[in-house]
Amino acid sequence: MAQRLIIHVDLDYFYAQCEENANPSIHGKPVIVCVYSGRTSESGVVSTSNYEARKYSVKAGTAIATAKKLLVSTDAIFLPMNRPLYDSVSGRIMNILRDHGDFFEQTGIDEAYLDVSESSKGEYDVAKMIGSNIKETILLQEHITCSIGIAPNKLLAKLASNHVKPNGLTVVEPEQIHSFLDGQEVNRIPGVGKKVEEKLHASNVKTIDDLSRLSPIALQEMFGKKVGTYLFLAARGEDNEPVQDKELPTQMSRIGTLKENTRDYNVIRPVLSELTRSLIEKIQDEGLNCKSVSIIAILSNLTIQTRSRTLESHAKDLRTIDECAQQLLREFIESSPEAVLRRVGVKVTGLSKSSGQTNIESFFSTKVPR
Ligand code: TTP
Ligand code: CA
Repeated sequence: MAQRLIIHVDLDYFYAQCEENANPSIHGKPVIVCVYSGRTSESGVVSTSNYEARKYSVKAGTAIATAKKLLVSTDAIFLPMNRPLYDSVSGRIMNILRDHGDFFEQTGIDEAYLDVSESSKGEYDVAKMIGSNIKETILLQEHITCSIGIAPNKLLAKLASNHVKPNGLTVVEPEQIHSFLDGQEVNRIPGVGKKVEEKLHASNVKTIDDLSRLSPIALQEMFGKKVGTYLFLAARGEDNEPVQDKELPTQMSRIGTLKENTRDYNVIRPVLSELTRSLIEKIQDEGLNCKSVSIIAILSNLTIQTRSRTLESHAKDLRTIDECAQQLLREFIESSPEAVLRRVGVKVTGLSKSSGQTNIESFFSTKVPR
C-alpha cells in the first residue's frame, strides 16, 4: 500500500482577503474585519486582519479601540463582518478542493484536509504537484491565496501549512519529521491552548523537543490518559486520524433471500458468508474500514431483527468481519428459538477511510524518548 500522504489547506487572512477581492480599492491598505458589539462605535474585537495590519500587531482578538490606536497613522480600513460573502467564497473553494483529493474533510470555513495517498501513489513529488495545482486553481478562480502543508498525517500537514504563511507550501517528509518539530513551540500543536501551555511551561517544557523528553506516564499524570497520550504521540509527529469524508456513506449492507425458510445455522451461514465477502470487497474497493458489524434477519413472518457488535478496532479484512457476522448469527439463532429466517443480511457501520492503526500500548514500553 502506498504511504499516507495528507494535504492541509488553510486560506490566508480569509475574511479580510474576501473583503479585498470584493473591493479592490482597499488592496495594499491595512484591512480589519470587526465584530462590533454595538455598544459604542468602537466596542468589539477584530475577527481577522490582513498582513499589512498584522505588521502593527493588529490580529484576531485585538480590541477594536486598541486596533484603531495602533493603526492611527495609517489609512486602515475597518469593516463589519459579511458572513454570507465568506460562506459563498468558502463553498466554491471547498468544491475545488474536493476535486483534488481521494478523500476530503472540511474542518473550518477556511481549512480542509485532503488524503492524496492513492492519487499521488505515495510520491511526495506528485503530492507537491497536486498542492501547487490547488494553489493555482484557487488563485485563478477565486483570487484567494492559501497556505498548504503536505505530510504523512493530518497533524503534521496542519503544522506544515502553518509553517510558511501567507502563500506557503511546506512539505514534511518522514525523515524530516524530527527536525521539523524540534524547535517549534508546544502551542503549535493543535489543541494545545493556554491552560496546557501554562502547565507545560511550569515544567520547563517550551518546545516540542522538550515535550518529547517527557514519558507517557508523566504526561498522563499531568493531563489525564487521553490528552497525555495525544501529547506523547504529537511530540513524535504520530497521528493516524483518517481524513473523514463527510459525504461518505456511514454504512453499507448486503441482503439475500434464502432458498427456503430455515433456522438451520449450517444452511444460513454460507449465504451470509457470501454476502459478507461481497460487502468486504466493496468497502476495500472504496478504501474504507468499519467499526461495527450487524446481521439482519428477516423472519418468515416478515419481522426484521438485527444483532450488532462493535469491533475492537476498525477492520476491513474478510476474516474478522466474517467471523463476527457468523458469531452474531449463531447467537441470534440460539437466543431466538421461534425464529425462522426468510432472508439474511450483513451490515457494516462506522465506515471511515482506512489508515494504519497505532498500537498506543507500544509507546508505553518506550524507555528512551524518540
Ligand atoms: P484563521 O485561519 O485562524 O485566520 P485567517 O485566515 O484570518 O489568517 P491566516 O492567514 O493566519 O490563516 O481563521 C479563519 C477565519 O476565521 C478568519 O479569516 C476570521 C475567522 N476568525 C474569527 O472570526 N475569529 C478568530 O478569533 C479567528 C482566529 C478567526
Ligand atoms: Ca486561514
